[in-house]
Amino acid sequence: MDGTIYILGVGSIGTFLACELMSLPYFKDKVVLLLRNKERLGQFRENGSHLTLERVLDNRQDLVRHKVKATCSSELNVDAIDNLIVTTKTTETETAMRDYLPFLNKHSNILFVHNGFGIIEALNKTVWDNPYTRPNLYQGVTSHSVSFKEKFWYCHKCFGALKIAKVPRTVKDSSVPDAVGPCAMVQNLLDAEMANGSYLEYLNLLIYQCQKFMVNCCMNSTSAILDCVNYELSNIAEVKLLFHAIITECVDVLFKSNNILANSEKAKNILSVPNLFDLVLYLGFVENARNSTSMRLDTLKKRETEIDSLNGWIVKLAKEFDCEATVNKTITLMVKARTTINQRRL
Ligand SMILES: NC(=O)c1ccc[n+]([C@@H]2O[C@H](COP(=O)([O-])OP(=O)(O)OC[C@H]3O[C@@H](n4cnc5c(N)ncnc54)[C@H](OP(=O)(O)O)[C@@H]3O)[C@@H](O)[C@H]2O)c1
Ligand SMILES: *[C@@H]1O[C@H](CO)[C@@H](O)[C@H](O)[C@H]1NC(C)=O
Ligand SMILES: *[C@@H]1O[C@H](CO)[C@@H](O)[C@H](O)[C@H]1NC(C)=O
Ligand SMILES: *[C@@H]1O[C@H](CO)[C@@H](O)[C@H](O)[C@H]1NC(C)=O
Ligand SMILES: *[C@@H]1O[C@H](CO)[C@@H](O)[C@H](O)[C@H]1NC(C)=O
Ligand SMILES: *[C@@H]1O[C@H](CO)[C@@H](O)[C@H](O)[C@H]1NC(C)=O
Ligand SMILES: CC(=O)N[C@H]1CO[C@H](CO)[C@@H](O)[C@@H]1O
Repeated sequence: MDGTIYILGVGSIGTFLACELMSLPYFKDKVVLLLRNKERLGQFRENGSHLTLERVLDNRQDLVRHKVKATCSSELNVDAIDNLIVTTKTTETETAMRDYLPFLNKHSNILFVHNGFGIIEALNKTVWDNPYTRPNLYQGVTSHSVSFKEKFWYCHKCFGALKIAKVPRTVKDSSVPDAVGPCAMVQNLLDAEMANGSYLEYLNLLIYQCQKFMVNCCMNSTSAILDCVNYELSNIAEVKLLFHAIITECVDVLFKSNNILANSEKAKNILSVPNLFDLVLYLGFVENARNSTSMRLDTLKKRETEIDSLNGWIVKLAKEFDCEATVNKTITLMVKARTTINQRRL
């Protein structure tokens, strides 16, 4: 083990995390980017192998620029990947991971930083179904906001938090003996000042993820379908009814599908329908009133959305339990229709 940290998904969040790690003196040469293909790698090298992170916080502008090593799957020449950070979009992750699966073993540490559910759950069911031999998996959730400026240049626009937990290894509800603390890669990320990271127990991360998930299931999809800025949805009786229906259905399906949640009184309390409803209204219409969700922006830019890992994921989960998540199915179909309508418009 040489401590190399590979980053798959060198977009907004990937660039941000790469630059934060490289700001730690002992990491200068330890970060390696896994770019999409040879062509992308060529473009990166033409640009002097530089990644740039621009920070516009508190009216102060900073430029962080690092020269970073990079490769792609066809040029990767190692026996194993010991440390991997995955920051592709949820929809792209399965394809992006495929080439790297042979390099991952039970000593590998993998941190997924995603919004939405389903990735770890799917891998846990398919390629990593043996809890004794699968890699160490960490889930990260972040509220930082980072956006694209130009090739290999991103802007850190809004300071937030990065929460990380280790995914427990379980077989039929009982856990397999395992270290619970952070691996060196995760510990280093927690040490990076601008990442504002913290390490949580998995249950607590799961609760936080569910809260964020519920806000996104209501706000992102509805604002995308109706094409409006967040506050425009406030104080409309029909929107409240819709949010209530979305939350009720999501809570029902999440608790049916997840034993860790179902067995926790704390989770049942925090993730009750009235609590979540109040949280959505607060985060949507008070704290982020003037903002627009990234899903709406995706549809406006004629890009595919991540709806399949939000309301769409609930639909898929419900099927596994032989129920039908009608509300979420409708929402998912309408977001997809909205994307197609915008794509057809000139
Ligand atoms: N951006 C934010 O502010 C923010 C905040 C909180 C959470 N998140 C979450 O973080 C996750 C990542 O979002 P993001 O905004 O960082 O997305 P992004 O900017 O689109 O970055 C994703 C990157 O993945 C790369 N990629 C896609 N397929 C690949 C493949 N097969 N092989 C190698 N690389 C591949 C893309 O490469 P190319 O450049 O070659 O296309 C792209 O640069 C999402 O789940 C998002 O919801 C984002
Ligand atoms: C290439 O990198 C330099 C920094 O070294 C940057 O100023 C420039 O904008 C980049 N150009 C492109 C096309 O990405
Ligand atoms: C992984 O799968 C096992 C059953 O095979 C399940 O008990 C466990 O909760 C799953 N873990 C996650 C994080 O989904
Ligand atoms: C930094 O992280 C802490 C712990 O997660 C969080 O309470 C705080 O709100 C974060 N700071 C910002 C500006 O989000
Ligand atoms: C939300 O809007 C505020 C005020 O317009 C802005 O300062 C902030 O950067 C926006 N946040 C995001 C995540 O875009
Ligand atoms: C929902 O919108 C928020 C705010 O723009 C964004 O941070 C998040 O990534 C979006 N989630 C999805 C799955 O589109
Ligand atoms: C699985 C689930 O929660 N299904 C719900 C789908 O929506 C209808 C109407 O809101 C509910 O009656 C179902 O229980």
